[in-house]
Amino acid sequence: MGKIKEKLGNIKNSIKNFNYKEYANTNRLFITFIIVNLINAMLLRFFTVKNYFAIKPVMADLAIILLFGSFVYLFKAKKQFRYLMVITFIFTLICIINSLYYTYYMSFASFSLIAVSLTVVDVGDAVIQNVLQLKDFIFLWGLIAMFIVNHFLKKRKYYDIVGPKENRKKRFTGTLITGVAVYALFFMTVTSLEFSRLSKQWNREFLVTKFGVYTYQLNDLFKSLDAKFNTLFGYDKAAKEFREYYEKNQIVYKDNDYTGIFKGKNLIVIHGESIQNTALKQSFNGVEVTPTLNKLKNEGIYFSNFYAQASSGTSSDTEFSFSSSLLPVTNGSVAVSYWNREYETMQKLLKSDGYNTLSFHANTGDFWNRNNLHNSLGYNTFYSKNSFEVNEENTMGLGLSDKEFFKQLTPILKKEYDEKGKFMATLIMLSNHTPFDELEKYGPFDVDIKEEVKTTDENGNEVVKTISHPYMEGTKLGNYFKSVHYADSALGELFDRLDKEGLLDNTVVLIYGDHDAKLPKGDFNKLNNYNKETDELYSEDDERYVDYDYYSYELDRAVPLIIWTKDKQFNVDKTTAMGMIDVLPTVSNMFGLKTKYSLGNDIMNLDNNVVPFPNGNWLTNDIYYNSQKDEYKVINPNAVIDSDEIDKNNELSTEKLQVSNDIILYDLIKNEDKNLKKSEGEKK
Ligand code: GP9
Ligand code: MN
Repeated sequence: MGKIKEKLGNIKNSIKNFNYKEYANTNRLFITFIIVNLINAMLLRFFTVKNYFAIKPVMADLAIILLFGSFVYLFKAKKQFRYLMVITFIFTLICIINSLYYTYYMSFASFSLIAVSLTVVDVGDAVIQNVLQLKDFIFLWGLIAMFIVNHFLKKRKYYDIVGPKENRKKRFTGTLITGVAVYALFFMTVTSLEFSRLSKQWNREFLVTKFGVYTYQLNDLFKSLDAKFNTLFGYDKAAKEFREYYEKNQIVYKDNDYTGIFKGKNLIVIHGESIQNTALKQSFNGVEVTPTLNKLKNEGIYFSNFYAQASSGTSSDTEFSFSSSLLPVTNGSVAVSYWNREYETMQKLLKSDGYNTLSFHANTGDFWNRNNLHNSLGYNTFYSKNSFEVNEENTMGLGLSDKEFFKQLTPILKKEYDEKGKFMATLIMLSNHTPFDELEKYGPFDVDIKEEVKTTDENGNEVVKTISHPYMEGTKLGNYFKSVHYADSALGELFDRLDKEGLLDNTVVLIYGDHDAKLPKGDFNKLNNYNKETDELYSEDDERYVDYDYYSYELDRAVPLIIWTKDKQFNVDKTTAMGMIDVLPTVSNMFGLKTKYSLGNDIMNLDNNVVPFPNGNWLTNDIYYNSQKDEYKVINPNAVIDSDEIDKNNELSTEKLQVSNDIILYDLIKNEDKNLKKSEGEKK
């Protein structure tokens, strides 16, 4: 006890007697190192989560910089530059990679995602045009600054003077202790919610906002290594939680008007790349952006409050959640890292009912590791790029144009049907993919506002002239509408072709938008607040002004889900909040099949539902809950909001994310099936 007191007294004295001037004069390079890396971390937050001046992440960043930097004093003065450059290089790389990654995914990079990120690099043009920006290179200023400072210090013989004076051991311990102290001080301010999210690591935006990028990345490194080891440890806990979840949330089947209505019919699933509901609602000068989809949604069953629950695995996450009723994995992607687990899927269920299961996609089979993923999901055959004739004329964006894709796949599908009978076929569209810049190939579609005005000509006669207000012309969202218009027209052609071949006669068509199009919020603001008189936006005090906030944007990320058959007019608009994980239980019921592990619900039995998103947010018919901020927006003005209900929904969402993740990581469906108390799912 006495010794500790003495030590503390010593520390107190050294702080009191600390000669700041001398420290500054003899640690110029180290101080530059701190400033450079601190500013870079702030810049990254400025470009991404925007809270660059918040004190907490700055403290955390500073602590990490000091801790890593302290080891420089184990080197002689002349060698210190090299060490600090290596650390600065690593920190700079972290900033550049995260800045790039955020542009594409609106999230932060993870070591466990290296394989996924490399897949993204294949997106080629999309990355160069959409992702790589000048701001990503700004972070390099730090390395240059370090070089320049070192150059001048060397010129002034700084190291010759400082070197002999330096008590390196003392400086090392002093800096290390300061780093630990700053970190300890920082952790004293961390709330239990923040701690819990740090331990889960999936709420990455939140973590960088609260903990700074360096702590985030370090934690991610541990977690990613952990992911490699965690199948060795933690299995029992995961398996126990898995059993408890399914005992508590037994799947109780309730027949409804839709039970078995499609039994024995073919199923065509259309994976609508980046199609979001915004497009279906929009028309310009009386022309709909998506006339085909609008017709299908009016005739079929339209799920108008439907959301993809994709994470950084984008398209592949949706394919996975659609098929398995599980949520995407919290770190990495199932397609890349966990495709070889056993999942209960729509494909397998249909296969066991005698279906031939097929998938079609005109990109290479290794994109998103689909060669493996599709096999594992239960497709008999995957027709990928080499099954199609792709040439310069028929490509658009990432590859074969959707019109050509549909044209070439129809005879293959027909042959499969003729030879093998009833089928489930998934057609993965490609053309409507960011950056939506193939304007000439999309064909004409105006996104301006045309207006007829009466005026007089030079002879004084009244004439009607059409004038155009630019509106969405020249914006990314405007280009997106042109692109979706093309995709919609490709769908129209597909339906004609299928019909001609008799492939619609005994078939159910299901179309979903695979995720939102990641368009700028500012463009949506313009869509809602455009003043054609001035070609500017309504000001906030204008009565026509729409406050387009974070929640408006999140809600606009809804995508279409339509179930359609040629012979029946359903004319149903199902408005219950719904996510991709609800598709399997809903659709399997329609095909007279039952699931055992689905985390979603048969939506036809529900008037309200909780839709968990991979970032921890969730949605019901009444509210959108923002887990980052622990706040929500009321969507239904008549709803009675009850805080117990919110806690319950929070718990359920977290539980689903956790159980889903554990199933994926620990292969629990394969390993624990025998140990699961047989639930209602097996009863009739
Ligand atoms: C690539 C296509 C697009 O084959 O599915 O994938 P995304 O970039 O949307 O994940
Ligand atoms: Mn996609």
